[in-house]
Amino acid sequence: MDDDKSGKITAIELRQALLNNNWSHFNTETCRLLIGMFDTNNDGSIDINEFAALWKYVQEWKSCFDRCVHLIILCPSAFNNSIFPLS
Ligand SMILES: [Ca+2]
Repeated sequence: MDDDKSGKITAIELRQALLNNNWSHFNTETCRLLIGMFDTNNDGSIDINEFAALWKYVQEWKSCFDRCVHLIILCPSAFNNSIFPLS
């Protein structure tokens, strides 16, 4: 992930490392936003401590996404009414 061995991760390096469920890379802007959210010392990159918080956040989002997909599979009719419309 740390391609230049700087000990820090840039948005470009983060994008190379993160994959969506369909094996596509994360959007570049999403990676920039993630860096901005967790770059607590404002140096424009993510060190190991900042990465721990970023990784926890990404894992929580993935877990939430997986639960929603599972719910849609188990109970698709719940998402076809006016409360949770899918379209
Ligand atoms: Ca930083």
